[in-house]
Amino acid sequence: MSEPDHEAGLFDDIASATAAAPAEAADDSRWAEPDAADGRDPISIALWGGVGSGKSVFIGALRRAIGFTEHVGRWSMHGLDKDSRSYSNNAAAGLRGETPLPLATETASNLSWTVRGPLSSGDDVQVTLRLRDAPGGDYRESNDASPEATLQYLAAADGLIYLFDPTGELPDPDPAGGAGGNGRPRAAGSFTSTLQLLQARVAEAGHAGVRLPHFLAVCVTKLDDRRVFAAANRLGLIDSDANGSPWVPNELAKEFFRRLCTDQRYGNAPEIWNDIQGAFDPARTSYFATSALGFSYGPDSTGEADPLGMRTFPNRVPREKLFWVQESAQPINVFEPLQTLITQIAAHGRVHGAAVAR
Ligand SMILES: Nc1nc2c(ncn2[C@@H]2O[C@H](COP(=O)(O)OP(=O)(O)OP(=O)(O)O)[C@@H](O)[C@H]2O)c(=O)[nH]1
Ligand SMILES: [Mg+2]
Repeated sequence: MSEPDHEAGLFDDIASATAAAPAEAADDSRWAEPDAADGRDPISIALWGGVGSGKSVFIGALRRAIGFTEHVGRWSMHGLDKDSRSYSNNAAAGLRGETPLPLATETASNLSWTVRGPLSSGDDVQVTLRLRDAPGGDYRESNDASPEATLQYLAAADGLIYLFDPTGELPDPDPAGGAGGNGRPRAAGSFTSTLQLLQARVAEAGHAGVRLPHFLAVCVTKLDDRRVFAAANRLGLIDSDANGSPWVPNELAKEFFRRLCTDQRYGNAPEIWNDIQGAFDPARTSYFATSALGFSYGPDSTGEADPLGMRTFPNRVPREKLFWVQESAQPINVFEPLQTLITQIAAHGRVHGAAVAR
């Protein structure tokens, strides 16, 4: 597959080609850029995920993901400020294998882009998208409240992208090939504690409904990781996408997530499944199996054979104490969750109005 041509050379103000995300000057919940060009408040989509769940790589892969599938090929995304453009460009270098993949985030970055694309009605939508790349520790279970700025960002968002990294739950820690089994907090604890804080915050702001008003995209991450892929394969959920690459079709992604949470063979996080069913409106919740890095199709023959007869490999390799992509990343289902949320929010209108202070 060829590289998407929108990716290279769009911006000439790359401060440096390091893979690390740019640090924010101060940990402040406000974004520096002006509001949306049409005068309305920007649509705010919040990314939520535990330590090492893949938040930074996911955000970094968003622009690259446009163009890898036909139905998102007409969307565009450009950074509204220098930090956001640098972030995308630095991430792109890592996803092409020119620099290492990002290190753990230490300081939150508040990023903003203009995103444009077609709705199913045929009309184009343009939104200002705000994403905060916070350290995963902000969502960690602890006696302390989640850092205020990150909690406020979640509460005030119209849509949430929740990244569920099953490698922390799946057995078989593989130091060479995977990110799990390394003692990071279990996804379940951090999810539940953050959810409770979020529910309390939204209720304090005057929301009376039983369920949270947010639109939610649940994303199982790191499908290319051999443990995640093996689980999907054994559950019979792998099919071939429009490009002939393996994926979990979106209509099966909810079942994949359910099994990863509740099936003892794959994980032990039934609270996450139950909490999501109870806390969010099912009509506003969508599910995806994603990989920000996509698969590697190496010459080696040790990969997990899938029903399509292909042998695929995790696209992340350790080198010189850092992680790199094995092959230029071909993100799977990374832009689609964002597209779904934008489309839903454009159709239904903003979810908060003045109920939650911005
Ligand atoms: N195999 C594979 N590894 C991934 C993928 N996305 C991220 N990773 C790896 O998972 C680890 C964590 O990714 P990050 O994007 O830094 O995760 P994060 O949620 O931002 O982590 P914190 O900033 O520490 O909270 C890194 O080693 C990434 O290279 C993916 O799609 N596939
Ligand atoms: Mg990060």
